[in-house]
Amino acid sequence: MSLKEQLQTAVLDFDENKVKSICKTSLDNKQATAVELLRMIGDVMKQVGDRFEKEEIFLPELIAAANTVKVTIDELLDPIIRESGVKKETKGVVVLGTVEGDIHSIGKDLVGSFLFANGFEVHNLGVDVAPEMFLEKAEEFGATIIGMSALLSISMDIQRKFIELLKREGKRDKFKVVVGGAPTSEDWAKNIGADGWADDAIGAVKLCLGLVS
Ligand code: B12
Repeated sequence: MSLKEQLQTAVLDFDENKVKSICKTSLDNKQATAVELLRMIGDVMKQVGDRFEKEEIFLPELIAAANTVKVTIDELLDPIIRESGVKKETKGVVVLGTVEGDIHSIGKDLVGSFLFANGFEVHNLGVDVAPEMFLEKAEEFGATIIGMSALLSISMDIQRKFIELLKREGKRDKFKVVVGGAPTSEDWAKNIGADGWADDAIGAVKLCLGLVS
């Protein structure tokens, strides 16, 4: 069984300890890096999402799978990635959050970890973040880029509202705004006047590097 298959089995068994031990062993054996493991976990969660959509698993299982993954990311992988990024020169300051009314965090956290690993200073505001809070924190931290994640069709409109808020306040040129999340698209980003869109964490890094270069 490949490493990714082992992870998928452990996630679908909701076996938090197994997920952690697989990751720990492969890190110790130098079989995979923390960044590679994060990518695999992202892929596994996408597969879990597909199974949910096909009604092969249901909401309680989805929550269990999400929690299993989150603990491993928070306690094992993210600290390693943060440590490796400590000495890197800051490429730019990113304020990142999931928009108001939306509590999906996994994809946004992956984006944050990848940006951090690639030299950005990342301020993760968490989930259910109101437009006013994005602006307040962006000003407080001196953000170059504001990243907004939305996983619900009804919450993605907050991305548009935020850009309108920036315009109303005369601050649209002060920040680059990048958006993402499953229901969003390149067209959506263009329509709302965002500075960019990416469909995964690797794309988000390329996008943000492009915006600061
Ligand atoms: C896990 C999950 C949950 C977990 C979230 C746990 C957590 N801590 O995050 C739980 C169980 C709590 C949950 C709850 C709900 N969920 Co849910 N959930 C999912 C699921 C299965 C996977 C999401 C995920 O983690 N994907 C894996 C990550 C790695 O991918 P990602 O999030 O897309 O992120 C990547 C990219 O989008 C991009 N990206 C993400 N953010 C950003 C930001 C920027 C700036 C950039 C550049 C890129 C970027 O990079 C990421 C990394 O590669 C999706 C199904 C799916 N296929 O997406 C449904 C889904 C998003 N959920 C859905 C729904 C309806 C709900 C609930 C309303 C269910 C309910 N009836 O209560 C609630 C919402 C509550 C709320 N107010 O938010 C729907 C949304 C439908 C829609 N279009 O509106 C989906 C699509 C499932 C479905 N088909 O019905 N959910």
